[in-house]
Amino acid sequence: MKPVIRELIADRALLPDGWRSNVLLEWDEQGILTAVRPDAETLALAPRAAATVLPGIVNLHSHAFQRAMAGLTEYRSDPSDSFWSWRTLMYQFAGKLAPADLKAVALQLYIEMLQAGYTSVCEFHYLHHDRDGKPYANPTENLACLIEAAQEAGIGLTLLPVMYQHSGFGAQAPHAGQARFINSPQWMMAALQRLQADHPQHAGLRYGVAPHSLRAVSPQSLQQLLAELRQWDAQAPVHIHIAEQRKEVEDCSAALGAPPVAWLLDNVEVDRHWCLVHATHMTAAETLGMARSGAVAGICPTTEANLGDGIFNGVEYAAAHGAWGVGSDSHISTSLSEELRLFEYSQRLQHRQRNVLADDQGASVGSYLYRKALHGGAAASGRQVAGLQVGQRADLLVLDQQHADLEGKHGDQLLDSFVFSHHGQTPVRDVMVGGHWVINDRKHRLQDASLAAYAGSMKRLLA
Ligand code: NGQ
Ligand code: ZN
Repeated sequence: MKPVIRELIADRALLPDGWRSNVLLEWDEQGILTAVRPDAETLALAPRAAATVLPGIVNLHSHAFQRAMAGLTEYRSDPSDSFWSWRTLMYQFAGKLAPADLKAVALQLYIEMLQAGYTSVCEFHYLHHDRDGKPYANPTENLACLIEAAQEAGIGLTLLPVMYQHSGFGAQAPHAGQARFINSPQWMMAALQRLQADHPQHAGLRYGVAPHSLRAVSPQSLQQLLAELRQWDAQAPVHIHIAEQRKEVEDCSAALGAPPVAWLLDNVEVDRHWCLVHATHMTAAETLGMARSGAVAGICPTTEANLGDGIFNGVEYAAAHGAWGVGSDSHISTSLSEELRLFEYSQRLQHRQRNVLADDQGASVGSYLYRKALHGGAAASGRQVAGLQVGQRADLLVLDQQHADLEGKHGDQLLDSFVFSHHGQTPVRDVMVGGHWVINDRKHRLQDASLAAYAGSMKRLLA
């Protein structure tokens, strides 16, 4: 039998203190890094030498089923098309999915994420019940499909069952299109217990919760859910859609007396275990308050652009040292570099400047974006995925040094090129998650089977 090799040497790797050469990485059978040694001697038993190694990044916001809708809502149905008319189409599509479709779409999506350099995903999942709104015999049937898809793909998963009760502020009754989502704090806690019994948490799987938005949950059930969650797990991640649309900010102010971020900061204990997704519309005081809370801003640039949401307060939030990460949300794109690039470009367009998000004079924008997304994503995931250091997971990407975009580059030029220079296929060549190679030479071992199953689902869904 061949011995299991749990080490590799990288010619260069991005470590917490910057670029280092001849980095020896070792990990244990759980896939946790046990040694990260720069300037290592080449060993006799030469491990796989990987040219340029980056830490893998968390995709902190995903609604997996929406992958199957990408490209299907880009026609004008009304001169005032908006987020809200998109949502109507999305509900119609969501109404058609069976568990087998969800599984096929999620597996396809997770393979695509790995190929882009995401090594973990936070799944914000609200399709709980059958198509007519009746609970499944196993109430966590659809949630379990996502766990299976993540396991087969080999991507790390933070699974966030969504609590959803109302169609708008003031406990408005849900619409028919929301029947598959509706539940309660009791349902949520029972679901977490069932998930933990059927699929216990481990280094690659973590549970948290997602109250959908202040529109969809009442202050009372939010408080109840949080109290029960903290009894169950004091550190479990909590994600919420917060201030994506102007209309929801206005409705929130009318109903609760404050805009959503301010209301949340004043009424619940928001800390580093929180991820506020789409904190798009904030006052200066909210921006500062959110940055100080330690919460992670979940920024989803390609989806926010696609839905016409608006532009996140990036400059002020960065000046206040706020934590943030990126998510591909509706999966109109699953390119990590595109999310980072579009975040910076939205700031350039808004401020009519260049190199807006960076640490200092002379510092690389690509490096700033990559590191912030790494740390924010790790915090939002509630998992040990904060880069190449002992105690964190062996989640990493190997860049193709022969790719034209990387040719002749070194140090932070590699990150600037990864984020901003785009010509042809991705430079992400191989990907490791938890000590296992899941992408080899841009391929996943299940990609052909996954594509066939995905095609079958698409045929049924679009028939
Ligand atoms: C979602 N997506 O839950 O999928 C939402 C739309 C809503 C985004 N917010 C539904 N991007 O917010 O009501
Ligand atoms: Zn979302």
